[in-house]
Order: sequence, then structure tokens, then C-alpha cells
Amino acid sequence: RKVVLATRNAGKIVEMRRILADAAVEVEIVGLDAFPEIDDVAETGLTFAENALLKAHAVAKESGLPAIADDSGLCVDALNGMPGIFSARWSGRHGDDEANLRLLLAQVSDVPDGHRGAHFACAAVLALPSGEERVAEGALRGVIVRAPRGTNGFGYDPIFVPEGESRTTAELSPGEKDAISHRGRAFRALAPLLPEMLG
Ligand code: ITT
Repeated sequence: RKVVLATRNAGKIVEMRRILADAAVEVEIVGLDAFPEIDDVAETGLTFAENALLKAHAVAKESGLPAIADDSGLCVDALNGMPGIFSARWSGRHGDDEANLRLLLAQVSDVPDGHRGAHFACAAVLALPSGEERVAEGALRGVIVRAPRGTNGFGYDPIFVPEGESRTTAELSPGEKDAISHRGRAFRALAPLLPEMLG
């Protein structure tokens, strides 16, 4: 049984593979690099789930294989939920984690402690070439700190401290992050649905 990961984000690929392996999902996972002819799909949805569905269905249709997508981001209370679905391109430079994180830190620099709440959100989707789909979501609450700490993970991890933690998600071990993360929760919810879908 083969599944294509419908993402070009290296940080996500590492975590998705790790979480699915830990969930004992027995599939051969192939990357999008095996399909150089597949173009990026426009993420025109208004929610994480809509965008994950767009990506998974496009790749399933074009590759002819079941596809798994992740749409995720950081929703900051003081910014009315932004950057949210725009997290990967918040600075205007898609995938420039450092620029995105610096801009976000500057935007919340005047927000006092006690008002720096935020959550990571993830929608995980499996889509089949037939058009069948399954969706699962996960979230992780926390706060935005004032200066980056840690080198694990990717994206906004160095500035996010989960509720009940003192370390940023970039200071957690991979296993510690997966156990509580939005992505861990979404993909552990999706995992049990895979066997019957993949036949
Ligand atoms: P694909 O669409 O190819 O999957 P992308 O990076 O464009 O890659 P998204 O639109 O879903 O994907 O954006 C996700 C962004 O949200 C990502 O670039 C990070 O900035 C942020 N993000 C998501 N999960 C994160 C995590 O676990 N830790 C830190 N930042 C995260």
C-alpha cells in the first residue's frame, strides 16, 4: 500500500513520517519529489481543513495514488487568529520561517504577558483518487514568548510555549513534541481510518 505525502515542507515531512510510523501505520510513504510534474495547488480555502482537502485531492488525482496532506498554522489571540492559514507566507516570503517568526514577534511586542495566548492548528487529510476523503484535526494551546529559544522543530516552534510547559516546542525532544502537538493529535486521529480506506 502506497501513499503520497502532498507537501513540500521539509519540517512537516519529518514529523508526518515519524507520527505515522509511531502509530504503526503500515504503508509505503512516497514524497512529492517522485512526481516532479505535479504543480503546487493554490491554497484558496478559508480554513485549514479546506486547504488540506484541496492539496490532498489534487495530488491524489494527479498521482493516481492515495494522498495525505497537512494544512497547519499558528493562530495568535492578540492578532485575531492571524497568521492562521497564512502562517507559511506571513512575511510575504513563502516558507521563510525566520522572516515569518521575526515579523510575528514584532507584531506582538507590545502585547503584555497574560494576553499572549495562541494555538497551533493542523488539519490532516487522506484523499483517494476516487474522491473519497477523511479529515482529522488537532490543536495545541500555548503562549508566544518574547525571544526565540531552541533548535528543534521548524516554523514558529522557537517562540511557542505549550500550556503547562516552560520550554518552547523547539526545545522539546521530537517525541515530546509529537505527544502533544496539533500534528500529533491530527495524525493519530487519522491513522486508524487509513487501513479500511486503503483496502
Ligand atoms: P505545504 O502546503 O507544501 O504542506 P506549507 O509550509 O505551505 O507546506 P501550510 O500552508 O500548511 O504549509 O503552512 C504551515 C506553516 O505553519 C508552516 O510553514 C509553519 O510556519 C507553521 N507551522 C505549522 N506547523 C508548525 C509546527 O509544528 N511548528 C511550527 N510552525 C508550524
